[in-house]
Parts: sequence; structure tokens; C-alpha cells
Amino acid sequence: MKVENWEVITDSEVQSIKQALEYSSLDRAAVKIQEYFDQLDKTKLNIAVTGASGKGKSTFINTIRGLGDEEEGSAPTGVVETTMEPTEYPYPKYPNVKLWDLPGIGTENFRADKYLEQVGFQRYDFFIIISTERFTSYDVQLAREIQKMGKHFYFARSKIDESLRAEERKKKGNYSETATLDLIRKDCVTGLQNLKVESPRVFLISNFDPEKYDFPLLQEEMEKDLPQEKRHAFLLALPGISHSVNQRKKEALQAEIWKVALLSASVAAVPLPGLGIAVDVAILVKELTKYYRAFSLDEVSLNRLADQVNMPVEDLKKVRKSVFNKEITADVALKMLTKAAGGGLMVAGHFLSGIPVLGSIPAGGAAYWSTSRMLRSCLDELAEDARLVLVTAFPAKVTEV
Ligand SMILES: Nc1nc2c(ncn2[C@@H]2O[C@H](COP(=O)(O)OP(=O)(O)OP(=O)(O)O)[C@@H](O)[C@H]2O)c(=O)[nH]1
Ligand SMILES: [Mg+2]
Repeated sequence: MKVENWEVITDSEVQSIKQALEYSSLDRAAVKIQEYFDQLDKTKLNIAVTGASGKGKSTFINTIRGLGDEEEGSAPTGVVETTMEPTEYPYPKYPNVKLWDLPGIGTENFRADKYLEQVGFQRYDFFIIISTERFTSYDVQLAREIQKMGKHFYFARSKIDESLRAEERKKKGNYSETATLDLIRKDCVTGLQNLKVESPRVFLISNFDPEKYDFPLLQEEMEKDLPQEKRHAFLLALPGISHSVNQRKKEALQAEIWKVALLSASVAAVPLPGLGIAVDVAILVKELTKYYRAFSLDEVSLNRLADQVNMPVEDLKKVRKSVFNKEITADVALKMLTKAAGGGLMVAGHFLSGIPVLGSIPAGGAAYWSTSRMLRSCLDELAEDARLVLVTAFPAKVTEV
């Protein structure tokens, strides 16, 4: 069977759907897709945050989850006593993705291997080692040991806002933020090289300004280093407080559309009177709800953002345009589907074009094309709402991409 553009598909789960489509039946492909989505829902990700006491571990955990320090479910910060046990902090809307606040390192008799055993290192997908000023020999011992265990780590140098402020006070008219950041980075790197770390990489972050300095880059690197299904889970969990994160979320969700459409059009499809197509609308509603949540357009997320930027939540709500901001129901989804169904069958360049198996969906694949088109336009709409909310919340701070 000749299929256009299959070569764009590389990952193994898609390969198995492809094989089912080529050599078996649509039903078999649908089962594979369903298995894939179930797997995605169950994907667990555990991120360990470690470093010496008082360096900003707990604050980092709150910030990367989009929570304020005083909010319910946030990690206690600024306390004198260090946590002695690893404590888990799930993402509020994605509880399978967890940050772990580990006990502070570097007390007397510190042994990196013992420490990692005590905190149950196998559990974590990767480690973030946080420090301020310079990294110590304890940080480096830990990094080495983590590497030996075959896991990734990242050095994050926190409280960069404080360092910049101090430098600005000192230099007065002569101050340059870029030059100061360069200097701090060099200093951290040299310090690590002196401790025999080869080509170290350090992310300069402020837990109070997650959209600035290297915080976005750190998130992006962590994301890139993860295997595909974990990357997806991590990306969707990230708070939607930056345009670039939202853009990556949109791309990740876009890449799933053909699977959702194929599933909806083939699994126990219910005929829709007047449209001449049969789909499973519940699958579409679930997917639209996923978009909505991923873009933090829900009530809880908007209230949280309004609190963070000190703005009435109504000001954020009123900029949203999508019909889904009122409710995501089968009725609304059907309305959108009706709109999309009028658009003809073929989407040029789509890799499923020409798959004979689409012909086995009632009405020759019309359901598949309509649902793809509908999901695509809803995704665009919600991503645009997310952009408008961000521009309103951070008029000067957030740079457009
Ligand atoms: N200016 C600034 N202060 C920060 C930053 N991160 C954390 N802090 C402050 O530093 C103090 C310690 O932060 P925590 O997050 O409690 O540090 P920790 O590493 O969890 O400390 P322990 O739990 O005691 O090991 C708090 O008062 C935070 O508000 C940052 O990026 N910039
Ligand atoms: Mg702490």
C-alpha cells in the first residue's frame, strides 16, 4: 500500500499504528491508538530537586508548578529546618507529574551514594541541583553519583535576581545586566571546572521570575531530554505562563489530532443525523477539555494567575473569545463539528491522505476529515485565548514569539 509522507513518522508507537493500518484493519489501529492514549494518561514523571539548605529548592518547586508560596498544596519555604524526608508535590492538574523536595545536602559526613540510596534515587527521572553563588564539592559529588546511576542532572543557580540587584547597586550607572549574567555564568562554570566537572552547564534562574533568565531554557532542556511520552506529560503540566511553552503545547497537541480523529471516527461511532458522518463525540469532548486545561484557561488557573499579577480575574476572563469558555459539552462540540463538516474531504499534504482504510469509515473518511479540521480550529482558538490572557496579565513582561 502506498502511503504519503509516512517517513515523517518516526516514533515507535506511531509505527505500530501504521503497521496496523497497513497490514491489519482500522479496528486494530483504533485499539493501538486507544492503548497509546491510556498509556499517556498513566505516564508518571518524578523530578527530584536537591541542593544545600536554603538555596531555594522549595520555592523552585512551587514556581515550576505555577503556585505561590502561600497557596494550598505549595511546599513550605523560608523555614529554618530542612526537610529530612523526600516530600512529593504533584502538579495540581496533572498529579502523575511530581516534583520531589529532597533533604538538603552537604551536612557533615555527607556521602553522595548514601544520600541517593536514602532518597530512593531509582524513583526519579532526573535531578535538579540548586545552588546560589558557587556550586560546592557536595553538589559535584552528587552530580557524579547521579551520572553513575545513569540519570540526568541539571545545575541551577538560583536567586539571580538578588545578585543582579546587588551588582546594580554597586555599579550604579555602569551596570549591565547581560555583562553581569555572563560574569556569574563564567564564575559558576569555572568553579565547577575546578572541581573537575567537564563542560559544565549552569542555568541561571530566579524563582520569582520564571519567564526570565534561564528558567524557560531549563524547562525546555528538561523537556528535550525526556523520552517522548514523558515529554508530553511534562510539557502539558507546565504552567502556561509563557508564550513559548504555550506554543510547544499547541504543537504537541496538534501532533495528536490525527490519532484522536481516527479514534473518534472508528470506535463505536455514533451516526450524526444531518451530517452524514458517524463519530464518538465523547472522545472529542475529552480532547477539547484537555486543550482547555493545558492552556490554563480554567477557573482555578485564571484565579491563580489573577492573584499572581494582582488583577481582577474578570479582566482576564473577558479577553477570551472561544465558545468553550462557557462550557465544553457534546452540544458545543457538535456545533463546531457541523461547522467543520462543510469543508470538503481532503487536507493537502496530510500523511493519511490516500490510506484506503479511511474508506472503511462510513462516508469515506468524511468523519475523519471533519473531526481533524474541527479539532485543529478549536486548538487554534484556545491557543489564541491563552495568548490573549497572557498579554493581558503581563503586558510589558512577556515577549511575544
Ligand atoms: N530573591 C530570591 N529569593 C529566593 C529565590 N528562591 C528562593 N528564595 C528565598 O530563599 C529562601 C529559602 O528558600 P527555600 O525555597 O525555602 O529554600 P530551600 O532550599 O527549600 O531550603 P530548605 O528547605 O531549608 O533546605 C526563602 O526566603 C525564599 O523566598 C530566588 O530565586 N530569588
Ligand atoms: Mg525547603
